[in-house]
Amino acid sequence: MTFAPRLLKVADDTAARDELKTLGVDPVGIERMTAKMLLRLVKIDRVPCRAANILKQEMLALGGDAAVARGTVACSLPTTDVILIGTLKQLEQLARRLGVQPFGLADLGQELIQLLDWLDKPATLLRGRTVELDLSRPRIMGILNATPDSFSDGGRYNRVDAALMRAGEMVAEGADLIDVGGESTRPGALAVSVEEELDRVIPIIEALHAEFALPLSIDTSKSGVAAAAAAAGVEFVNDISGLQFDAQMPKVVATSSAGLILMHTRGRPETMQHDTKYLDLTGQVISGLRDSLSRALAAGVKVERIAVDPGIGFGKDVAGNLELLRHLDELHSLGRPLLLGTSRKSFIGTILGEDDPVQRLHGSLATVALAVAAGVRLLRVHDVRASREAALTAWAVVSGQRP
Ligand code: HH2
Repeated sequence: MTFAPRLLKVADDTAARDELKTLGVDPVGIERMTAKMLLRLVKIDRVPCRAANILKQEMLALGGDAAVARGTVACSLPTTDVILIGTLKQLEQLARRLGVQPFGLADLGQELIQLLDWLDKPATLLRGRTVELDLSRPRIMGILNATPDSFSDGGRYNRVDAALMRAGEMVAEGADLIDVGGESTRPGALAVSVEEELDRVIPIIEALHAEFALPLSIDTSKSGVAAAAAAAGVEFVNDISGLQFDAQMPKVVATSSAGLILMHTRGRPETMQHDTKYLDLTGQVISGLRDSLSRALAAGVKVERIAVDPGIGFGKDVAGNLELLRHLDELHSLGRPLLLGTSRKSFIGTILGEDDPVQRLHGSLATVALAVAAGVRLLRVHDVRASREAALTAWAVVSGQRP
């Protein structure tokens, strides 16, 4: 006799419930078992050894486990990174049990509850200055560079009439918002002055705002440009420095009530590719974005106005970009909507041996589909129609819904 056991994949709570329902499980059983069907791995950095030992004991008692560095039991190390290994149910139980524990573990319990909630229910709303973006499905941010030197579209749309025409094309192709930039941030690009950047973007933003109803964002890391752009009608500030380059930026964004995209970078575009080594790339990107998020919140930017972006190509080499793309889901640990910009970037050119950015569409679309599967809901792209179709198809597969 053969039973032919087979692998079952359940991606989330809904999928787990559906499987149990199909099996004919009692409703009480469905409640009990759903959270047992979802495996969760949670990494915590630099946990004091006494606390790590308690985590290990508690997880073992709950039928899970916690990986710690050798030497932790005897406390021969001051701290250890910890990987909690368990089902959603076990981790929820752990979080509750930590409430009575010493060494800061009660706080960890609260953080765990928050994290598990974010992972299960990623944010689906992003507010701008006056608009709300519904991110229950993917949205497309069309790129409009009013620069002479951007790596893909430089010099093409830096006059108002050309910019209006390009924006019109992107609207017709289904863009949900348009990102206007006045300074190239490609590797090695030199910074331009505030005056120069204002001259490039403000007339274009005014014209776009007068002509089109869709929301605009300004791609800048300068507070003076952000303030003028918000006054001219943009809804979002897209800061590739994640509030690192201009000390006035957090206040300016808070005062303008604009939405804020915080991107991770290490170093300025001019020199950011000189050092692309990280000890723990994804961990460092998440912790850099966490710092940016704290800075924004401290200045008074409302949390529902903030999205985050790992910054593909910014201080990362090809292997690093690919690693980040493999680990995109981990960015849900920040509890904010995810934006991604891979469009036509050089790592795709390296993979495919393609020097011309315009010829990198198919590679770009592969990253769009994978990003959507990982829960990214804002895609910053040059090729609006193709990206939108790839994103919506990928979304239909992973969500079972149709736009
Ligand atoms: N990439 C670029 C510029 N701005 N903003 C966000 N949030 N994410 C990105 O990945 C990102 C960005 C670089 O691309 P591009 O604007 O096309 O080129 P250039 O910097 O040469 O103008």
